Amino acid sequence: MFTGCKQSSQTSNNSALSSDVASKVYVAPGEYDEFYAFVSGGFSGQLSVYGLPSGRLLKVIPVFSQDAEKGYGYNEETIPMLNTSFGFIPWDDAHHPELSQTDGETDGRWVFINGNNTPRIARIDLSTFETAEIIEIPNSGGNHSSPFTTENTEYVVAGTRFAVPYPQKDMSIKEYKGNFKGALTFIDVEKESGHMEVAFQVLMPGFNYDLAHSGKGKSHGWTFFTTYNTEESNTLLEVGASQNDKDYIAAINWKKAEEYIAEGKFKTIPANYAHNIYDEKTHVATSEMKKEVRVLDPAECPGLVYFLPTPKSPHGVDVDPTGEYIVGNGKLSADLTVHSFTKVLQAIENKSFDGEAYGIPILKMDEIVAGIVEQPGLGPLHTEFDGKGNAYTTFFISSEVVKWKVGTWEVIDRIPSYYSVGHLMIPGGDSKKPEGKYLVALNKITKDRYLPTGPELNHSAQLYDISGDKMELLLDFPTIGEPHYAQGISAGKVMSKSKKFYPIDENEHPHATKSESDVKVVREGNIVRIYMTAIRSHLNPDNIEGVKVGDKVYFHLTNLEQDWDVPHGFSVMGAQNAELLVMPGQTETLYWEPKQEGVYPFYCTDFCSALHQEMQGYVRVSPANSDVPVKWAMGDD
Ligand code: RUQ
Ligand code: CUA
Repeated sequence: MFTGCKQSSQTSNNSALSSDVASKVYVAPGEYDEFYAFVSGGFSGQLSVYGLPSGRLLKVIPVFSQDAEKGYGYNEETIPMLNTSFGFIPWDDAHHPELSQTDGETDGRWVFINGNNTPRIARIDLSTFETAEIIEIPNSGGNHSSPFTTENTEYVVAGTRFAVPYPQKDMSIKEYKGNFKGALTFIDVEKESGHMEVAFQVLMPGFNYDLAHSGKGKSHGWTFFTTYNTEESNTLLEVGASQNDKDYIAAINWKKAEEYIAEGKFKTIPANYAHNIYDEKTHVATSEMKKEVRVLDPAECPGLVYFLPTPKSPHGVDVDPTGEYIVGNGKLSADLTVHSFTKVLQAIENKSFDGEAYGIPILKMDEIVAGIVEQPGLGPLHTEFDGKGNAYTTFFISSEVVKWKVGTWEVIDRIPSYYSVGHLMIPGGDSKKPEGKYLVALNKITKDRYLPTGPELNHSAQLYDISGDKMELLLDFPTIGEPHYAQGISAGKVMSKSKKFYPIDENEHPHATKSESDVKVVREGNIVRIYMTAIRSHLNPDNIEGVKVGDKVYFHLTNLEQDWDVPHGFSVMGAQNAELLVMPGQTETLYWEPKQEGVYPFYCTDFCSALHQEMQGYVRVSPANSDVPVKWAMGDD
């Protein structure tokens, strides 16, 4: 391979890359990227979409946090999306995007992502790139091992990171051990619509459940969760949760769970959790509170759960594309332990148990280990696969990605990351059919990689070429929030389904205005509803009178455009709210309480046409006791 001059005085310290690297990531103006990357926003609560290999930011999809730019969580239609059992929650911490799969392969229909803090799972529709549904996870605390999918998206799973009283109640924290519980939740995903329902929970001991992955191929029907704090320590976990030599990977046989459910072996436990759905026809979200959940107790359901001993607080658990190998990334261990699913089944059959924990059999470790990758690095966190028999593991402490061979367990290559890599992502790298080619490292620390921006620097992703024997660093690009995890998919699987606008004749919003001849202003007591339309380049009506101080005013704005990429925005002076950003064919509502009399301008906020600056109007606000009649107009009408 041609390697150019490695260093010149003009380049900065770290840019020792070969000269053809630029061409590998260069996507010419007007050209499309080869892959979509869905990157979690971490503490931003959102999901960002990048193109690969360019690293260009394509969109930020609001999910768990209000987004003033798009009006998400501010407009009346999407406020219910953020409803929970704790009421309206404007923020969350989003960790793991997970693409839907069919037959173990990413299918480009949906991407799921977890909310950690107030346990939830969201489903984003990849035809619209909008959050379509959010379901709260009952009786959980810290929804971290989530939302990993099964082979045909039968379920997305959610494991509680923190054990909590089950169901929640007032009790002494000192009574944690044996009394707090960990719920592992299986959320059913309806095949056609994608609608989620909590199917059942498995009531586990009060360990911490860190990450998960479902089996595939021969291990289809099982899901694996890592545990730490099997010591059940409730204070100073940095010491207390690192005592045991081994923690466990909990293997859940969910097909067995389905049998137990069918036999009625579950308990119904009271619960309180929100289920929020955005309806694409009405353009309105609704929130419903669910009141119970079905629970399976492993002690009463033999064969449902086994513990696979795994050294030292395993973080990620990753299943290779064949479904045979289960990698436990023991973050405090010197070695990487890989279990064999075939051996797990044999050990179960032979009852090769090493005792039990809370009625759950512990398999004998030396009977289930397939191999050990010896001393590959320090602080292994996550592993993905390239579909060519290689695995790639991130090492947080030694700040590197290590490539090793599945089956022989030998280390083949290693490359530094800048710095402190957490997750990594290979498009399809946790599915049956990895798409190989690229690897993205998602780094926790950025310092000195970009121009300084004060004490905080954006986190960083790094793109590596993995098509050859040696990994090659191609590109750094900053990301939004903490790019916790990501999923990638070849663009063609998503692009062809991408919606360009919402057909106006299918708009079933209760306050839609489908033609300019229908615009109106209606007073019902102190509620004023303004049925407004937007089309290049006017808002109709644009002169409104008869609004009074103390009224509750709803601007129901319908965008009449039927063309790709022509949103209109809307804002009114003094609104204690965000703007609206209304997609073609869509209706959105801005709520406004006028506080002072006067005449207030409103305008379109999205530069939509040559006459965008003319897209404006006035609303007159009269004193509360005035008798100015309701009137509206635009032009001469
Ligand atoms: S975890 S850095 Cu929140 Cu996915 Cu491993
Ligand atoms: Cu519509 Cu600017």
